[in-house]
Amino acid sequence: MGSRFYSTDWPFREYSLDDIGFDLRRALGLYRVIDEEGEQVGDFDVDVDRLLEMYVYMVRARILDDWLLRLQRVGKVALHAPNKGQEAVGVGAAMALDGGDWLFPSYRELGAYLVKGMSEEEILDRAIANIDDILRGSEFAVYGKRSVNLVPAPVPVGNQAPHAVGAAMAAKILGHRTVVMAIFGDGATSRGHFHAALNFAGVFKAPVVFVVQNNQWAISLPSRRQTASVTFAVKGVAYGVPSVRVDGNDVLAVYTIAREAVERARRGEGPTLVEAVTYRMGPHTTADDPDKYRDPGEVKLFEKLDPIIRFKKFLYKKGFLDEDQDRRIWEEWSSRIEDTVKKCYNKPPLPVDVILENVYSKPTWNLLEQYEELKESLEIIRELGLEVD
Ligand SMILES: Cc1ncc(C[n+]2csc(CCOP(=O)(O)OP(=O)(O)O)c2C)c(N)n1
Ligand SMILES: [Mg+2]
Repeated sequence: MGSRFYSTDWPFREYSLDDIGFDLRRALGLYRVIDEEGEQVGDFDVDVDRLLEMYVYMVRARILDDWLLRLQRVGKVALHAPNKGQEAVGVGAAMALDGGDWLFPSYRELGAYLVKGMSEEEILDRAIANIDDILRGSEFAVYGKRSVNLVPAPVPVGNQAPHAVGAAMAAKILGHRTVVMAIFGDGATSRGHFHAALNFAGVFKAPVVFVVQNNQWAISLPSRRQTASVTFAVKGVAYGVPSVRVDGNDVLAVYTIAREAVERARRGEGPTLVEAVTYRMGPHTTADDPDKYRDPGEVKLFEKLDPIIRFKKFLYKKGFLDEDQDRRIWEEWSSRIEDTVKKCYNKPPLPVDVILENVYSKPTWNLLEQYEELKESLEIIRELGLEVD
């Protein structure tokens, strides 16, 4: 007997093997515009001003990330999830959106928050939970701003995937031309939420873009233990969602594919999944010590792939930026952000009764009892002169 014969010839077949082959190649490959040496290896359609804008957003995200880490270490910020090494994903993806589009990000996308229109001052107010915190002391390490359609990340990883599909379906039903983007980590793909979101979006052609930020780790779990699939992008193909794996340390690759996906969604052609392959250079959060579970040599390897350095090399080679201008960009933003840190650091904290806000329309008796106890404890601390801000 010869080998088994598989036919695709069946009356209800609605796909072509050629189409699936094309989708699979994009989901298994790695799309790039710039190589490690900063050489252009793919096409892009972005003018010089916008290229420099992208670069500046990445620089701002790096400087701010560094400050948030330091502020956590001196006890001014409760928790921070470092972004270092992943700036190209947030910046490239968010820049693909238009002003009125919605973003449902994760907790590790400072660049995306900046692009979407949350300023360094608003991010720092939030992280410090001072009087100007626009989320009024709610969950730490998440950022959002209603007026720019930036939705705070949910703490359960991946919940933003179905939330984004819901928002996209609402936009579609209302006849708005709004596109919704969700960004979440490799770890989130193991949750049912991810699969339900992809399935629903695929069937109903929701105008949504899913960005899986594959930074190789979910706290201490490496991505090879997260899934037995060869890539994360290939999962999308099974749901009928065109999926593309891109080099997440190449901001132009992320932008180009995300922009294609946003335009596709706006034309009513449905969802796209983008897997951005990157690397988490720092700890998971400030409450984590990665030396306990990962080889520091691995980080050294990825330092060479730093997305900011790669983009800088590209801009130099093209003659869009020189060393002098680059130094000025870093100096200007370092000093502006330092001033903002000082300003936010010295603002008064939120009042303690903020804990009663946004929980129940009328606080319950036990919440009020706890609030009275808290006030008494704070009074004792004040009397003892142990006040902390
Ligand atoms: C449903 C759920 N399970 C577990 C956690 C604890 N947790 C917080 S972040 C995280 C890892 C997430 O990894 P990934 O999705 O890859 O995102 P990354 O932190 O790498 O950006 C886990 C397991 C959680 N917040 N929610
Ligand atoms: Mg991860």
